[in-house]
Amino acid sequence: EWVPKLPFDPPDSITVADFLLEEHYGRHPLGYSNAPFICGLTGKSYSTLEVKERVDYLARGLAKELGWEPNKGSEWDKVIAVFSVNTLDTIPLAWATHRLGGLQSPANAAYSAAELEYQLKNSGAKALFTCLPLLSTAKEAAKNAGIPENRIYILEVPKFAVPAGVTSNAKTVDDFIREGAQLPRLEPLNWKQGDGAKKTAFLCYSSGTSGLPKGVMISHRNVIANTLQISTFEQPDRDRKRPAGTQSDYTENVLGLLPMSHIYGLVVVAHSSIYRGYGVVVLPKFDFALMLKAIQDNKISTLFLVPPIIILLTKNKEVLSKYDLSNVTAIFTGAAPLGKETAADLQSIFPNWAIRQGYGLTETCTVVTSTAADDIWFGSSGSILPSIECKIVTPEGEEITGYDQPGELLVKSPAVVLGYLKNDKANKETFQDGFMRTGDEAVIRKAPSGVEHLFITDRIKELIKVKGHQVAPAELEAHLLTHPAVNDCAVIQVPDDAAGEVPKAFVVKAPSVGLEENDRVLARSIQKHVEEHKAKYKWITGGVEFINEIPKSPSVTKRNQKMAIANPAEHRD
Ligand code: 4UU
Repeated sequence: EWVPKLPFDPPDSITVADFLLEEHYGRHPLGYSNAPFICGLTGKSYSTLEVKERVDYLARGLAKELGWEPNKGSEWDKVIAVFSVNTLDTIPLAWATHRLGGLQSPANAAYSAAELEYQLKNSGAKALFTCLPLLSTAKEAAKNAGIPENRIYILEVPKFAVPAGVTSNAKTVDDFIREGAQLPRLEPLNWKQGDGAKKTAFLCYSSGTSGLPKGVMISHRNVIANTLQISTFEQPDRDRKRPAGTQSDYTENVLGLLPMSHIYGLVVVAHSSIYRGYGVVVLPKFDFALMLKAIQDNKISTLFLVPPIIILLTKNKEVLSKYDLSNVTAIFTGAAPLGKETAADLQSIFPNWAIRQGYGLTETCTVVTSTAADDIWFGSSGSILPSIECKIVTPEGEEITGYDQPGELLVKSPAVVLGYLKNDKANKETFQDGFMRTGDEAVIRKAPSGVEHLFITDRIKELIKVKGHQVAPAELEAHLLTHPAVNDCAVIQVPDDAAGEVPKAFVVKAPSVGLEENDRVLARSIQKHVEEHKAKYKWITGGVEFINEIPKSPSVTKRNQKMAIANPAEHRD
């Protein structure tokens, strides 16, 4: 009962692009929506045919510009980084890159130049697509990473989203498409059976259970597998929604607000919705009023959200009443825990909405469990998707089989990724005997319906989730040590009403720091050191606290050390 089967094995000789664009691979190839991608700000949209054509021409244009051929070299010779807010072309660009036998490495649009530089170097990116609002950061990062300026290209965003005075004569996606339309067809990709399971389609970044952000190698088959797992899991709901007495399928518009640089936006919001034939209403970035207007104007029925946005919904009832949100039937939340109270608050405002939670990771190429539309239990992350196996283990690795007993969750699935790029140590620790170690603590509980539900009860690993974004304590600690007043430090998470959790730093002052030095001034200087170099969601808004030493002992885990710092009274031994 814990290993339901997929209707068929995820194909392993085709690209994600072929899977979604070629009719014979799916039941809903690019779907029933006449507009798979719709701009939530301007209403501009692409039809299915236009998407296919744009992908094809874009691939031809890129092939000429970059001198790439579909069957020459590996995907690692053809890495295109993307540093942009969501645009109508973000996903078509990925598919065009795949058509060339290349891969896309999407970077968080909030990154500083230094953070982007790290990813450009680590991924071996040969070209960079950005958008005008982020152009100056992109240029600085590319320069430091050795990517020539004529390898920076532009993804278009609506004009009014571009800051005044920012222009560029770099080539745009539309330029490539115009050129590509005049170029000969590309030769077909000559992939053999198994290539789709070996080749990386997306290189996303995650710090996993510890350390710095690492490139996560997501294969074509991984994305196809999760797309099929989601669509199979959702089929009963789809059948329920199908107009009574007809065989005709139905379509809907979904909210494409979450960043397509993160696995949730990339696979769940974009790929799985497109596969199911839905229209993705693309929004470049979060703005509460614009989001509500886009939901209203596009009659959106499903909202993909993260807990902080749900909290905003519950706290701004007066604003909500100004918009017609009557087409909404369901919301999904994931990427961080949603409190039961918040779910109940939202339900009291919108009694008809199905409030559904999904649980997943970059390393599982997204969804592991999800609450079914007709089996909702607040606090639960839902039941397991088809062809996934879950195991809960003790710290010693022994399997726990009973209900309600917490342990670390391990996941086996055709969507579990190939591993981390160039990092044997992390691969050995994380991927064992076909299972992925999630670093999350979970329990299984049985619902009155008899269905087994997964509850995430704690995070064992070294990871802070700020508004659903990953913040790696190790990255902040390494950066703090470059501040002259910091001799040693430890970064932990503290709860935050709006963001869920935020980083807090414990700092041991350097001997050079004079006794007369004011702690508040020093703390502020340390915070500023982070603010100048790191994305906003990584800022130490949980405060800086000075201590005499960071307890260190080889016998305790780093997490326990940190708990000892945070709650010294409970951990004195
Ligand atoms: C408590 O955040 C993600 C993936 C999010 C996702 C997955 C399935 C969203 C919707 C969906 O349907 O990936 P990462 O790699 O950024 O972060 C993974 C970590 C997990 O290990 C866990 O600690 O994010 C946390 N997390 C959650 N925690 C993810 N989803 C949940 C959740 N409850 N529902």
